[in-house]
Amino acid sequence: KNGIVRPKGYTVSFHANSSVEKFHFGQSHPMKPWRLTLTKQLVMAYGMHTAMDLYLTRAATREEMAEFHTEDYLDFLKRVTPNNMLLEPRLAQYNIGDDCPIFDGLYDYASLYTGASLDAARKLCNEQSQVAINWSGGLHHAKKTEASGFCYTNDIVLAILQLLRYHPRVLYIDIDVHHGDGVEQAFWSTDRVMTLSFHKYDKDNFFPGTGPLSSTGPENPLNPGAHHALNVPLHDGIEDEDYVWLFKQIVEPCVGAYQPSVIVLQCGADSLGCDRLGCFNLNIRAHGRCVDFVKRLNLPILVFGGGGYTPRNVARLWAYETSICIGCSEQLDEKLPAHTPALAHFAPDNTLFPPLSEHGRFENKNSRQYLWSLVEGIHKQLAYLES
Ligand code: ZLM
Ligand code: CA
Ligand code: ZN
Repeated sequence: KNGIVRPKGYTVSFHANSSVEKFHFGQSHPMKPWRLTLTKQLVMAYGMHTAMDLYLTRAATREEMAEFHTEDYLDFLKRVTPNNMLLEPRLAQYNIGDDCPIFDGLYDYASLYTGASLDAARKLCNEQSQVAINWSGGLHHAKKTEASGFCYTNDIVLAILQLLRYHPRVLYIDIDVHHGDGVEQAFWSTDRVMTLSFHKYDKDNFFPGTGPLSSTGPENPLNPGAHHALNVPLHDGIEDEDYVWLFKQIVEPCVGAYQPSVIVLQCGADSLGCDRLGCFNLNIRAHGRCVDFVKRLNLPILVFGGGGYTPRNVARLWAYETSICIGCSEQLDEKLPAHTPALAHFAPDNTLFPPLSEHGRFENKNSRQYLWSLVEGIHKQLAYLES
């Protein structure tokens, strides 16, 4: 099908630069930037590019990245290469290792995905779009002075800092299977950003080991950030209906209590079933229903990628979520277009919605009672905001 109709008076902008897709973290590293090539191929094959404003993004400048990161750390990222890294005394200090390796073009990679997130944020600030998408962004673990969990610069933090110039309150929602620790930490002491992460939580056995229900901001009630960090810690195997129910039960009252003027949504695809690193049983439609729920709140939204380690499913998910942002998901044929360039990656089913939990890869360890206790715990936190 070609030529999706563009809804009037409503603009979705898509921010990308195919240069990011060409970087390699190294053999067998789970992070594969070429998943973005697959994603864009599906978006184009469905003809969605005609329904959005497409922007070729630029690299973030050093000054822009220094709004959050230290000069020392940025200097390091800029100078280090696979050839000189053994002479570098501070690899450990910056948390370089198997998770965050030094590869060719590292600084260009980080500044490109960050530039795309900043461009997207600015489109919302000047009201040129209602939804701005950067699938190469969403790298929620990076800290002020160190890399972490495949993330080098924190494009989300930098984008939110841009939004805060125009918006009084930003709600950050993170549905990556990992805890959004870097974003939470950056805005720990402010009431101008509320962070809400859904994730697998197991203190000792699942990265990064933070984000229990009890972690809600600074303990001192006089600190403005108190009660503005929210965490939804889950066990293995959560299924579609439970996850979507939980998401709505929690996001709706967050929006009601906090009254954000803009939402930033990190759509990590590693919360899908069959992900190489994940442990949930979500299908593509269920993940998409969370995005759809946020879209229907009618606030400006910044949409980012994040994790996602089974590239064919990452591409399916983010193409589908692009259609949800446009509002054309009903028009997509679930059979992938025959002219999709890398159709072989989606064989043998060639569909947008292969079953990802059919064989129950992970036993669901989240009882109904446990899910209710999470909802109740979050509602209790929100009650502090009303007073
Ligand atoms: N070892 N190679 C999610 C970030 C998750 C920390 C255990 C490294 C891996 C993983 C790297 C090829 C987001 C940890 C892991 C091995 C200490 C994690 C390189 C396999 C490989 O084969 C691998 C040599 C590598 C890394 C697995 N790392 C799986 N899980 C996590 C980080 C990022 O999705 O949230 C956002 C983009 N790290 O569990 C170790 C404790 C390092
Ligand atoms: Ca998360
Ligand atoms: Zn993740």
